[in-house]
Amino acid sequence: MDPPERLGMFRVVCLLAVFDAVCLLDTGMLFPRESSSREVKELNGLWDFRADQSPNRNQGFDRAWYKSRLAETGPVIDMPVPASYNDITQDPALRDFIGWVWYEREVVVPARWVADGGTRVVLRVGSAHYYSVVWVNGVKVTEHDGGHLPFEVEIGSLIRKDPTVPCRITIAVNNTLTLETLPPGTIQHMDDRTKYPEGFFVQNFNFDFFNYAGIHRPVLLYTTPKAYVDDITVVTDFLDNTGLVKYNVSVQGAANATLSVTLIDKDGRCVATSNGPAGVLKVVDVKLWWPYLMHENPGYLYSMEVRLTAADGKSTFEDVYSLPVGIRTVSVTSTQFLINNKPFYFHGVNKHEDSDIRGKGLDWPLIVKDFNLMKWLGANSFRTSHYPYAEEILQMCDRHGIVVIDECPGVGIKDIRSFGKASLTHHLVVMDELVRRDKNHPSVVMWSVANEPAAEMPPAEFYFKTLIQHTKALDPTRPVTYITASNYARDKGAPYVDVICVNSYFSWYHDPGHLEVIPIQLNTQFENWYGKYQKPIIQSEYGADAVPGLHSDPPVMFTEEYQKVVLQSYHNVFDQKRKQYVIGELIWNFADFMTVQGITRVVGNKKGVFTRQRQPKAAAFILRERYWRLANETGILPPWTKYPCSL
Ligand code: BDP
Repeated sequence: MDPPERLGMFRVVCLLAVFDAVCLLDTGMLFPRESSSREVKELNGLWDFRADQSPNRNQGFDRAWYKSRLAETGPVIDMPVPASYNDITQDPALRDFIGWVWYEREVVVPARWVADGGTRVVLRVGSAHYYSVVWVNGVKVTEHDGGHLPFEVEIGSLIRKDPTVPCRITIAVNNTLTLETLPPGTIQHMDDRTKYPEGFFVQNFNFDFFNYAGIHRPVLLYTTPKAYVDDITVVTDFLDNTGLVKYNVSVQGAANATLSVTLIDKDGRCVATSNGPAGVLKVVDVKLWWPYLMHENPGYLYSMEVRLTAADGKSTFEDVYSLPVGIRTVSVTSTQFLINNKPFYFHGVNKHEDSDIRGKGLDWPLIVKDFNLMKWLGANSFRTSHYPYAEEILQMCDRHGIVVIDECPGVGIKDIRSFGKASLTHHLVVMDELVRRDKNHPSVVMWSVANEPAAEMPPAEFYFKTLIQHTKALDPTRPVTYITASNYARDKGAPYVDVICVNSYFSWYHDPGHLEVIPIQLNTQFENWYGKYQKPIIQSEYGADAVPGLHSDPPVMFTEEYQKVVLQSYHNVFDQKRKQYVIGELIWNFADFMTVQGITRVVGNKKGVFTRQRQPKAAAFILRERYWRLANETGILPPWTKYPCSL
């Protein structure tokens, strides 16, 4: 059975019951949390590291580097985890490295974990870019295809084999992109010896950010009892004052388990209880989850405590997992995006996981700084351009009420060969992994399956129809979109999306220097898309590069003034159209970010309203004034948050 037929079958199942699995994956991917039954041991810090510089990059496998300590195979260097490896040293060959790199770390596992055969010990990698293979004490335990999403494996039996040896974890990571990876890319070998040295090759791709690589998110060990809560799905709703939390819990390791579910409010009061693997919790006088600036108490979270008890004859097991739950609804009409039945206008940003030195590595000071800047701007939302961000970031969004369009790494799908069966099959699995990971975040209100694919190519129709229908079957509660930059009349996927998301760069990539064309071209853009599809529209990208400190009046390209005027000209049109069917505007980009080197990039992309070091350009102040004004018009702000009183 080929994937589309198989998906069709799953879809029917799903429409009948919201919680029935349509996902092709057979286990959950709950965020590792400590509880009375679960311990977490972070393995962040310094790992031994070695890039395989051999001509075919395969020496590590040929000589089985995983069998002994990495330092015994050759020279190793210190490498921080989490971080991209590219900008850590002064070596250009490592910055631009393509191929396998090897990480290794020895871990002392608590004796109790080893002694207790009733404990599962799980090794989890938050994300590694792009392809990973993992060994424990020289034994291969798992591999994973794709960056930006977590993977894990149970390693209890391996560490119990010989409790006297430390647990040696080896992770090989390969950043090579092919026509079938997500994002796709190609390797080009240059064989002309009059121009290039022996063995010269480059990685080509069609996206505009540096292909940072390495172990980007935390690596950790966590425990669960042998019988454990494997996955939880919640879908929320409300009727008048009563909140509804429909839940489904899947259990592993026990044929018969008893489950009790308790919903606890922020003050620690139990507000609803239930038993069994599926049910509905009813919350009287519900406190809904609201976006930032839409309500005086945004981001309200309950805690859903799931308690499992099971016995296997010899022992009894108890597992406890607490999931934050925000109660809210999302829906779309032909002109509006509704959260809790109230119109929501996206005034937000596009971001990247990107910063000096650590590249795409998770960094708490940066995350908190970015949230402070978004709140300073008055941004109520962002899109995870162009790949899933760390779960830790989504948890911040849940708590602060920042609304998220959650995008998968389907960026740069331009080559017709990347619309084939293998690519689609992989893309479907990535959506499974993304929805499995992020389905319970109240902040996530829409899935984006791709950014600017070649949507006019004939195979795009089948590809996006399948992908969008599959994603809707996985999660019937959220709208699905992809981000388009193609011609409205020839876009093959647009009939299948719930919301049209359009990127455009008038007076930049087209008619450079001609700011006066923006009003007419933007107006035409909106009228065309709405006229053909009658779906609400988000301006999902717009902007202009500005090198901080470059000034010119009248404005010229790359100055702060030019960036300002581009924004203002777009805003004038948004203000007319948001009264009709435009439901949001997301600036490209929140901050400057690194790209490959090229003649259109000056040490990276400079379309940020903040610099890469998070200092504001003039455009940031324009945006700030606008976003607070919009919040005052569209939100329900308490007096103390009203701009400019809060400044
Ligand atoms: C858009 C892409 C984005 C780029 C941006 C730009 O979606 O990734 O960075 O253009 O060129 O088309 O700045």
